Amino acid sequence: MPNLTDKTALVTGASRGIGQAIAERLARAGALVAVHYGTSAEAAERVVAGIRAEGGRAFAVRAELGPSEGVDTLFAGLEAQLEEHTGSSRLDILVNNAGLMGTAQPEEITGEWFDRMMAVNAKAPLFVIQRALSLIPDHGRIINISSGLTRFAAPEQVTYAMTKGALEQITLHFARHLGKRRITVNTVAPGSTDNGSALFRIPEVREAMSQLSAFGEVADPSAIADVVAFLASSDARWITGAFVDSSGGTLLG
Ligand code: NAP
Ligand code: 2V4
Repeated sequence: MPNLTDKTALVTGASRGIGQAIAERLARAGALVAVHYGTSAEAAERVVAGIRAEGGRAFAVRAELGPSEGVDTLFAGLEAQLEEHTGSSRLDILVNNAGLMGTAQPEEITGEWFDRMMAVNAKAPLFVIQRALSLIPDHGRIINISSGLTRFAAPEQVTYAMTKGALEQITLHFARHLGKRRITVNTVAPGSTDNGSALFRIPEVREAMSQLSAFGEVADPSAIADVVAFLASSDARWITGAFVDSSGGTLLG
């Protein structure tokens, strides 16, 4: 079990799904976790309450990512609450998890939808990282949640995959940029992961998604969270700029 005692972490999009599991996992390892959400205040507060009930430390922070001012809102709330809890605004671990998913056949993609997907999935993480840099100490961690879909063709996913491809470029270039400070920057790429959506309760859909993985199952979010917790730990100090395939062998072909 990685030890993250005395560390602070921000997990974007932690009100449910993979982000919730990451927040819970980091808190269980001892970190004080900022549970970010966009609109689901009650869900985020439930995540915070669950972490506290287990003896962990967490607080919720709201910001709609996409519009430029979202980053200001996020850091105003984050810094104030970090100060309140720790007396400092130091942020050791940043997990860029919040993301929009969605499909559109190539013939049906609209400019408006494309811009929104790019704004939330790629532009927001770039500016969140830029803003976090003054808060992240040497030996800090940045983890970007991408998708296995950047590694195989699925035409209706082209927009989503483009946004994740852009996110992966952030990993590559910031890993070099921050290396001297021993801040690691890595990509975690899940495959189909049961995020609680109704989709995963349709037996035929679940079975079809399961068969894509070498293990014959869709992932539980906790499996992704364990990978993130490892990358956040000191054991992963020599891994930077990596693409960590966390798709349960979906990409093996
Ligand atoms: P999810 O269940 O849909 O949850 C998304 C989270 O992101 C929610 O907490 C949501 O908060 C937040 N969010 C979304 N748009 C936002 C915005 N504009 N501003 C602020 N917050 C926003 O997602 P998930 O399935 O757990 O996926 C998490 C990440 O893993 C995503 O980046 C996704 O691309 C990636 N991923 C997922 C899968 C999968 O199969 N599930 C596979 C590969 C990669 P609010 O509801 O409060 O807005
Ligand atoms: O199939 C995916 C997949 C999925 C889905 O399961 C549907 C969902 C949860 O609405 C959105 C979604 C996002 C993804 O990034 C993936 C995904 O990465 C994936 C899937 C199937 C096989 C390999 C994958 O990398």
